[in-house]
Amino acid sequence: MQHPVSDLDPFSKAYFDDPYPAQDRLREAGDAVWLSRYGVWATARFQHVRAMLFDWKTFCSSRGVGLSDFAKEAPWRPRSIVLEVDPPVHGRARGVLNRVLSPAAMKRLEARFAAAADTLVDELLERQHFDAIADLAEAYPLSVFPDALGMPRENRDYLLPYGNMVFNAFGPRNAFFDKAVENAAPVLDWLGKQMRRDALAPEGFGAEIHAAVDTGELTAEEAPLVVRSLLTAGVDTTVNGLGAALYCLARYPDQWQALRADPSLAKAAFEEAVRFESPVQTFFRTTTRDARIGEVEIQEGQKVLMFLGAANRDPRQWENPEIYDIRRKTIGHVGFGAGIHMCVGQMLARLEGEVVLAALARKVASIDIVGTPQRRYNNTLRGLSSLPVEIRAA
Ligand code: EJD
Repeated sequence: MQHPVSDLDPFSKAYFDDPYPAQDRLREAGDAVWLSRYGVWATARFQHVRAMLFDWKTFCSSRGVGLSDFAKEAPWRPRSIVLEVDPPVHGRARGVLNRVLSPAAMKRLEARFAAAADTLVDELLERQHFDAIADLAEAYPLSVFPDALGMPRENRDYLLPYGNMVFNAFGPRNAFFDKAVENAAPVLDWLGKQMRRDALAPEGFGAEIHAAVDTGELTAEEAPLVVRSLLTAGVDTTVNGLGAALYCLARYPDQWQALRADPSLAKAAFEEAVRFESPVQTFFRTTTRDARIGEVEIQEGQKVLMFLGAANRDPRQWENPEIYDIRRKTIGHVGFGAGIHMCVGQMLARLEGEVVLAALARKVASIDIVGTPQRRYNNTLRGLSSLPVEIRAA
């Protein structure tokens, strides 16, 4: 065997606690590495991750973007008709979501999202001591996203355990997955009902998706599944994106001061946090034919794990990648993916990130970590479950 082999478990507590040494080893071991524990290929280099994301004909999504190969095992839930499909099927739901989450749609939400961020930051300034994850990174998306979708007020926090389960399910059936399933079991019935047309307000992302049935773009069976995609991917992702930015700004006071001095850097500070922490750490593709990653030959029908987080810290691509620098040119990072599946909600995520960081930059003088940050263990998402902080008014 010519190719590099690693017995790394990239879905283990030890790895999640400090993934960077293992990511360096994988990146340096070769263009692609065989992960013997799972019988899958992996690449941690920016150039190859990016190339794979663009080459959907060779590295498909329709056999699932998790460890499980849909050609060998039935999907554990009805497959997503946007995430777990290839062209031409992919384009239908994607086209609808492109419109629902378009720049014009974001523009209409901007004032409301900014006002909600200002209000929340004012409340937190009254308290001074709070948990930057529960009380800000989770509270903010839960205060604006379900409204934008048109969901009722009750039980919107159920979206967190549901998302946590789905993102764990892209990895192996390990203890993190089992725990997430246990936590989410009570909310599954509720979630199934939230996807329906009659459960959603007459205005909002949900209603706009269902309206695509009237224009013939989606069938009545497909529309609830497209709503499910937003319910799944719209909260936990932005929670961890915001959490990443808050954790960075609390740890690196020079960057916090740079943001305070120029609140127009809020958008850049969020983007750099997405590169630096890569809230979405990994995703799989499956080869549709014999393929090549650099020097390494891969046969048809193989799962390949893309380390987005490692790619975003590849020293071949980034200068001092381990430094959080809000003035860096972050363009081209793969924290939102790339190619045809690149995050359809990225402008919504950036809007949430920008308005929260801008509100903090204008109103807050200091953010101090006053307790031990706790990691949230998830097979796909990287983030904290707790970040105790104290803030002081500007
Ligand atoms: C996702 C990485 C779905 C779905 C779509 C996208 C994600 C998850 C689920 C967000 C992946 O269609 O169910 S970041």
